[in-house]
Amino acid sequence: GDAILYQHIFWFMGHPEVYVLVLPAMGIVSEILPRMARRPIYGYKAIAVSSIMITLMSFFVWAHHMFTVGLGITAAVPFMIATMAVAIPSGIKVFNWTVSLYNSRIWLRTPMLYVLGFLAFFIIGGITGVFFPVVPVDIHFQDTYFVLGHFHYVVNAIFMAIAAAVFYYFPYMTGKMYNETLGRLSAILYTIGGAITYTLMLSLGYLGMPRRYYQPPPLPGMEELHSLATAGSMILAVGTVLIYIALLHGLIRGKPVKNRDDPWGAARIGQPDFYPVSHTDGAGLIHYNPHPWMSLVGAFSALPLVGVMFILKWGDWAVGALSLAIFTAMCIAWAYSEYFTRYRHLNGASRGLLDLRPWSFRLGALGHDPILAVALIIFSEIFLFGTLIASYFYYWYKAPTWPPPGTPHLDTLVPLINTVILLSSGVTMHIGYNYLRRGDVESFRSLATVTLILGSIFLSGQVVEYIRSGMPPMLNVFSATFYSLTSTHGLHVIMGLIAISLLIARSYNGTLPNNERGYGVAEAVTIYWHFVDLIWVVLVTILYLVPFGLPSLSA
Ligand SMILES: [Cu+2]
Repeated sequence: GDAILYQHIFWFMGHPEVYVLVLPAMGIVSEILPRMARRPIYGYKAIAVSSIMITLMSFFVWAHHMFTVGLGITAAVPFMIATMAVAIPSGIKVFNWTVSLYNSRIWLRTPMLYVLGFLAFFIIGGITGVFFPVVPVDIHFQDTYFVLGHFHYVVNAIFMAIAAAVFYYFPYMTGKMYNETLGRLSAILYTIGGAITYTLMLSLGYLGMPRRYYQPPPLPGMEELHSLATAGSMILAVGTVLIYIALLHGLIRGKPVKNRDDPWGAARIGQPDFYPVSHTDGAGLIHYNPHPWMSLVGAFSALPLVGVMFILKWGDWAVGALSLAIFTAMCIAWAYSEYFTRYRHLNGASRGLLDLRPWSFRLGALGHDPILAVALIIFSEIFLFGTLIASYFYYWYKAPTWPPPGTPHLDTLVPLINTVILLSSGVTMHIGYNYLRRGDVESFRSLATVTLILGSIFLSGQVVEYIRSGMPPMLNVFSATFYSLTSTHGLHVIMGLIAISLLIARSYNGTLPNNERGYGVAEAVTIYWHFVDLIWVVLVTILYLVPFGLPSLSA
């Protein structure tokens, strides 16, 4: 292994992760702020575009966490510039939110207090964040409480946006109003407690308090500032408890709201919260297809990872198998409720109807575009495989000889046969999809079945190849990256085979043809399958053809 590479990979995940947290919070604020300020949001397009800019830029700034590792100035400066540039889209948002408040009629209910808290905390968290990309300043602030103060200001802002959303949507979900007095009190305590605690963290960091120490160094004022910060966190704790009491009180004894579809009267000011899809059947009834599985699969998507970790790290097959089984059962329940129940005759529009009951709280109308979904999957997969492939080249670049001495010579016969098989399965899938488009479900089913068989042969060939190579995964960095890459790819083949099986099953129960959605799903699976093929061609080249045929990179 390599500690620096590990840091790179960690922060390549870790930095965008921060935006995974903050972007939904920004979305919440952009929704609630204008409705509580009783006027439309200023610069909607600028806010939307800046979100996309933040998402893209977040992938190219990770090394700002590693300036003290010793990257060298050539590597540090581009990351310094890129990181400072992220402040621009964030600044655009803050500007638009602030201008939206100007000359408006601010309604100081609990959600708005939390939104205003978000603004204040996010501005301070953002400005203290711009200190770090400046390399010489960062060398001083690295691993001090200043980082903690900055980070907590941002995360506190995120939490306040979530609290705003919970209070704002509470009457929609329950039909009752939360306790306003307790709600406002919680927001005030949350603001005061957070401001005290995190401002003192910034001060402590500025004075030189290092992170991850259990005792402050014996410097004047340290002890006192720490005690005050702890007192601040107590106020924060009381505020947090009050949130739950205010909601619980509302749930049990809250006043029923007059209009549950629009409890805040947002439609009156021309900003209804949702645009329900008015899709009715012949009898004028609105159809719902409520099932919680999509949300539950999302919420429990960490289960398979945890399961695999239990198996690999502690050899605990029981817990591992149980986690995987629970998650698989949830996925099956989702697929069943979505395609094989009495709701299956509904088309996409009516499936996407808004359902505001707490267990199925989701806005489905936007979530049913399979092509968009597969494009997003492929976008994230490019980063996953890109990270693994980049790690492979990192080791290759650093190694004096590649593959390292002692690596068995890998024969190319089985992998090349496997390549032909996998590429042929791409052809059969594509032709099958074209048949489906022309309405020929039978031919699609036959060709998808051939694809399924070819894919399974590929997987068996992969297992044969693992055994034939006689190379244990723990041998050296080559074998480790070899198995990481090929098994990750194999997992994607398995997921593709599951998706194809689902298509075949749906071709029997009649939910595949006769509507645009059926083609869309088949098209999405076909695109995904081509992507799996493409990745394999890259892997065969870098794992078999180049290292055993060409001289080492560093030679
Ligand atoms: Cu970062």
